[in-house]
Amino acid sequence: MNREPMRHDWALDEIDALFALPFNDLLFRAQSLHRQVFDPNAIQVSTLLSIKTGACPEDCGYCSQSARNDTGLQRENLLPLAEVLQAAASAKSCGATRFCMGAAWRNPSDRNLDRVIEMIRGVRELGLETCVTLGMLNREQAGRLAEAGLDYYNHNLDTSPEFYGEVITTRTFRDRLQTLDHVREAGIRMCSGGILGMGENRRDRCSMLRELANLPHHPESVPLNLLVQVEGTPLFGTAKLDPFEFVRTIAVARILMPRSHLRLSAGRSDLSDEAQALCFLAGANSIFYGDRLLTTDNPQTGRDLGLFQRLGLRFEHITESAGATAAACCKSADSQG
Ligand code: SAM
Ligand code: DTB
Ligand code: SF4
Repeated sequence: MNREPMRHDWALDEIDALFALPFNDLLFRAQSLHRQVFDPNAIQVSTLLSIKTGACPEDCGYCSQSARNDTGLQRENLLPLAEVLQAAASAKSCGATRFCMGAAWRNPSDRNLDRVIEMIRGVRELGLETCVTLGMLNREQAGRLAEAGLDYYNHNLDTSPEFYGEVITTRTFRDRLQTLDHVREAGIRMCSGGILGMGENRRDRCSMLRELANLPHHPESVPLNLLVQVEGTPLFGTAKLDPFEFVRTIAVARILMPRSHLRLSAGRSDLSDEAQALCFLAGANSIFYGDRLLTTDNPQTGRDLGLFQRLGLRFEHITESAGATAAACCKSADSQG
């Protein structure tokens, strides 16, 4: 077990030097650290559901759900509780251990928060971990979510403070840090990461990782998304990031935050199986699993199960027999759909 104290004082040049290592040296270093802390063949799986879709007042340049982006997305009000619980039960039967609910809000109203709290309670009763991403939270709202037993709150920094203004103007980088403070102070585990491939440069990638690693506590879960380019968003048509640079970013994140789960998040549909395997080698140990992310496609479950089998990977926290049942159930669902 790695007993080194966690660092929260990374300098940009040190991070840049990690990025500049020869690829094999960087991956060896990240994988060596990874296996001191984690089972290198176990992957945590979360399933996403959009519980309120579209018509969002924010102007995030990557997002299909901003009212300012003409993406043709069908808006949907907050889903009824029964529909959410049905989706959660189905995710569980396919092997997911965490259910993440996302809402296209700048911040939740107190009335909507009451309804989300009912969802959190119901999903927990099904025996799943819970995560929600609802936008900005004040201190009191974070306290109410903690009281409801919420396990994780997802709120991403998205990019570096330097590049941030190119992507979002309706809320500041500081606002995001403040929500993370409220989440941490309420005792909820933090899920926070960002998006790569938005036209940022390597220095920005270093700077985003530095912000995450230098937080008072490393987020327990760090989602690294590869931009899903959605037609009608300002970022559609951005030059694609070299997959090796994405793998490097994961490896550097692993070195900076050795005890965090790193999630290979949105964008897996654009990565080859071989690139995903390199991401796991670099220290990614979590994925979004299920045919949909929030509004865009994710690899089909059958395909993921096949990849896991080829790589000898298994689902974290579920027994082998439960895994085999889930695999059979999802493969047959895929072949029918
Ligand atoms: N509205 C809330 C918010 O922004 O905080 C929660 C939902 S929002 C969709 C959650 C995160 O999903 C964003 O912060 C962003 O990092 C990620 N995301 C959204 N659209 C994406 C895209 N097209 N490609 C990659 N990641 C994306
Ligand atoms: C995160 O970092 N990625 C997820 C989750 N947190 C909420 C969202 C990805 C969204 C991808 C685009 C879409 O499907 O709308
Ligand atoms: Fe709204 Fe969240 Fe999309 Fe930004 S990322 S437009 S806040 S749903």
